Amino acid sequence: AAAALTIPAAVFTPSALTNADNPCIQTIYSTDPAPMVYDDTVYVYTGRDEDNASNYVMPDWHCYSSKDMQNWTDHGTMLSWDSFSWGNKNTAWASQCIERNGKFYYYVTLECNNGGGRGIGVAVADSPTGPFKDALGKPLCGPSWEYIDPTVFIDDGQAWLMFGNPSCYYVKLNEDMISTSGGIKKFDMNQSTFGPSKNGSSYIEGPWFYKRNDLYYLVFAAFYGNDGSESIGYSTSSSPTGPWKYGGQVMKAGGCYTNHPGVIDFKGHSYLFYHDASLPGGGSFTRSVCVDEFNYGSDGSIPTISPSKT
Ligand code: FUB
Repeated sequence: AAAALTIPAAVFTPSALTNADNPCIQTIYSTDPAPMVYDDTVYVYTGRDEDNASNYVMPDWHCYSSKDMQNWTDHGTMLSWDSFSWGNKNTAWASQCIERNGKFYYYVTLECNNGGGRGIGVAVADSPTGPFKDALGKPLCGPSWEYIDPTVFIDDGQAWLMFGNPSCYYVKLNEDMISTSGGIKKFDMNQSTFGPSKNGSSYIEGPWFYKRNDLYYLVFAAFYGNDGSESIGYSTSSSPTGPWKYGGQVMKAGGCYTNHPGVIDFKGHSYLFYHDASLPGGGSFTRSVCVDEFNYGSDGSIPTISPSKT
């Protein structure tokens, strides 16, 4: 696992530092990691849980970077809920950033202040660390209570945006990255596409979409059977629009009520980012971003990864 940021002594005692490679962010409670590899650097975009929260109290989004997965730089706050005129206070849920033609497009989840549901917003910057500005003054997708957790990927020039709880939706992005075409569609959600469950499929939320060696992957937060909290599962396909084939469990339940995957290859190694409750005072509403390395199987399969800390 990657080494930690330096923890201010006033916040955590030295004993908390020993054996503390994870969580990789230890200066705030951090959530919903979205790694991006750009210019020989890993940028990790995260949400933030407020200290002592007893519900999801999420004011802003942050960014950290590393060139070696050991030493991390804190770039501070990228956006807040009130960077979006249409957003409700402290509803800054999961996000993902991507580069296209030298600009950085940051897709976020935010509850709409018109009461109609949540929306996927998009902010744009000239640098991976901002300053970002809301591109539209309204949601790109939504409002709908199901529209959360955007994941974005550019496949041979065609950008795709996927999102959703409890179903996974997909839509084509135009080259401007701030408009869509063809309408929002829903994947076929069943046990063979997204895993075993008493109802529908095990997919819940937090999709992470990417392509590796000509195989498309959708990694997602999942519920299996009677687990009381979210696991991570994955499916693969030969096309971005499916049909998806369920691949297996990536991480077992147990860290905190939610989990949220972000997968990258960087300098010849593969990494799963996720969140758990492993900082002092941690819990389901005071989460922490972690990362562990893993190896794909020769057939492209993802193994079940044991959190190094949780
Ligand atoms: O962090 C708020 C929400 O909880 C996210 O949008 C979901 O993925 C889950 O992690």
